[in-house]
Amino acid sequence: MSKRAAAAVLAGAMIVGLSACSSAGGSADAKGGGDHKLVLGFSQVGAESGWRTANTKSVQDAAKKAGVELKFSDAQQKQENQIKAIRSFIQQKVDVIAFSPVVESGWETVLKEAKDAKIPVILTDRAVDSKDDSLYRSFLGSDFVEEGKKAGDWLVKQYDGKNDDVTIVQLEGTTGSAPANDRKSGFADAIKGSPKFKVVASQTGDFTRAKGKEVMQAFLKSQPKIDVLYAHNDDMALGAIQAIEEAGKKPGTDIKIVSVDGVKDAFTAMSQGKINFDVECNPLLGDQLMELAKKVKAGESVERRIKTEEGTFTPEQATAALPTRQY
Ligand code: GYE
Repeated sequence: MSKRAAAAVLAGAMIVGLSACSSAGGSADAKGGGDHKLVLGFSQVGAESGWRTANTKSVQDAAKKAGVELKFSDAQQKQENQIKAIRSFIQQKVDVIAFSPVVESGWETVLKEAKDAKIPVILTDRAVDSKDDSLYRSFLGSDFVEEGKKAGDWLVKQYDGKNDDVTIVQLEGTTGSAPANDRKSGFADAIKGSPKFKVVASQTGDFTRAKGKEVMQAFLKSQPKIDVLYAHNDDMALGAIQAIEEAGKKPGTDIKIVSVDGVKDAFTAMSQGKINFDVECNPLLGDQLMELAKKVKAGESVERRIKTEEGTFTPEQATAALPTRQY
């Protein structure tokens, strides 16, 4: 079997298998008599990070609570899998399709297919770069540019009044993804006023711990001096911490670390002084997503852009928040 065909079979099996278990526990069947249960096809990016795990759980729990039949599909960080999942949802005639686009571009064709089939689409967490507003009804998620800016603003404050160069290495998220693009540009904007800030190396770590560690190891070898690590998510920062420690350096002290997400494991690292600042990105989008899906299904108008509220954490704040942190 060709690699492509094998991937198609695998993606199909994933959709069938997962939808079979996620639809368990419901009452009225979509096709049965009585009340029509809303059927939501949801194509998730993957399981690359703690943030993603919390996001998946939030969507699954919220669907159960809202009496929504969820057809859940995991794309394993591959756009082709997401396109296949969306096509399968169209074929199955789901009521609403929601997805978190792994990358920003290349969605027009499949979104037009959904539109032609009159199935409304909701973007959740990540955005697409299409200028065609008619291809989706709403985008629910964070402002990633703002998150990058918060990370950069913190750095500017940290080094206020100091004149020496500050060498920065950056661990980027998945190439072409909205959070990687936007967190990079928001950060660059925040530090551009002062030439002492120098991003000396910047590479993708694909939002995973393993890749974050690997790329940080390479940075430590190639860079004679690293003052700051800016990681586009906590998992990469946590992987990098391992690399830094294995190189005999102290994360948070020898190399300052600023990251994004605000997951529990990062808060634990912060309480140990290993991460210096964390910008929050809220993964708990499930309830809002179900509400939106019901509204678009009912033909009600919805806001085109719904931004998530989020803050920032210093080590002291993270330590205080740790006992009650949900994810
Ligand atoms: O920051 C990262 C995850 O799209 C906001 O994806 C999300 C990002 C999140 O893998 O941990």
